Amino acid sequence: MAAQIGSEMHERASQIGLTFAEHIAYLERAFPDATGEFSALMQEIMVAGKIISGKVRRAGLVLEMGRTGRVNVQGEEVQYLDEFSNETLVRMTTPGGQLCILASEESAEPIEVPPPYAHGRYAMAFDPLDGSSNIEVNVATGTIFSVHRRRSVDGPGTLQDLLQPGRDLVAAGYLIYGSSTMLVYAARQCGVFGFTLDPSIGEFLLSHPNLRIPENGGIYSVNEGHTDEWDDRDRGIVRAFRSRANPSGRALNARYVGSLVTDFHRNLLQGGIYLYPATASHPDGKLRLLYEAAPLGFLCEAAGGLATTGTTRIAEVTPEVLHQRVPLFIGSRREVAFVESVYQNEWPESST
Ligand code: AHM
Ligand code: MG
Repeated sequence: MAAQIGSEMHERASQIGLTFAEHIAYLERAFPDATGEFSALMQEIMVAGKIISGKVRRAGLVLEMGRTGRVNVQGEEVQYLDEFSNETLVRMTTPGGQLCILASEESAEPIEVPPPYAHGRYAMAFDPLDGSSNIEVNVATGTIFSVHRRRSVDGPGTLQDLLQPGRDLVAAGYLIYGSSTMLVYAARQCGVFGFTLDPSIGEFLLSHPNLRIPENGGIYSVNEGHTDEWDDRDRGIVRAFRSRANPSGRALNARYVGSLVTDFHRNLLQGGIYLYPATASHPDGKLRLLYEAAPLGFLCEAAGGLATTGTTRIAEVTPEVLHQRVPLFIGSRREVAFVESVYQNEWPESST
């Protein structure tokens, strides 16, 4: 990502306690050519996040957390709250005229902007409720989104507007429905900002301006239940993190929630690496490029971290299909660089 804008407006946009609307208004003024469309889209995503947050928080009260009985394009059971979150995002972001096409984890095909709404200059991909299998056990979930500028000229958007590499993202971020609800996003040249929902006033307030991930992480996050499904190299990497044979010279702490947003968010704040290597069941990796790996990779790099498939920077992977999967290693620079070095066959003697 290019260097951050260094204007007075950026400084004003970074004051703790600003509402999301105030923050976005300041940032918009740092870009004289801004039309307001991007700001409007971000506000719509923010409102969708508030609505989803409200619903997720009531999941245990109303019998809304049951399964719908249907299976999505990924072969996963669709939960009621997956559907609700999906519909809420589409409903909140299509009338405003900023989007030309959308993609969702819950939808096999691209989602068109329905008439009579106008087609705008952006294409958005999202995972409406990441980690939704955790809802029934009251574990944090999230929403991930990514925004590209369209490539087609006008009218309805096309698949090609969505199939763009992460390096061309305009913005990306996530909402996390945890002990607090937070909105964390990165926009080109602006850095990473985290907002916490104050339930007493129903507003997201800036709590984490200009977020930076610690360069050295003390946590590794991976589903070690899949150990037998990894290849030797990935097994060796994880072994190195839990022994001293990694650049820190000590064993890292293991933390794995099983919600990507939640595991990533903790590592962003505390420093660490999240790993989801290829497995025998998912030879291309489990996580989806467009609405999981690429947006979090963009945000992580904007915060000073790294994201790779092992061999390729996530931002450089050009999607060929909508629901493409990739192996993912993401987080603090030192730990991800170590994974990259192992993939480049620079495996330290002592670790084998
Ligand atoms: P989802 O988007 O359907 O919830 O699936 C993605 C989830 C990630 O949130 C999580 O990190 C991963 O899948 C967990 O997979 P596993 O159960 O194999 O560890
Ligand atoms: Mg997901």
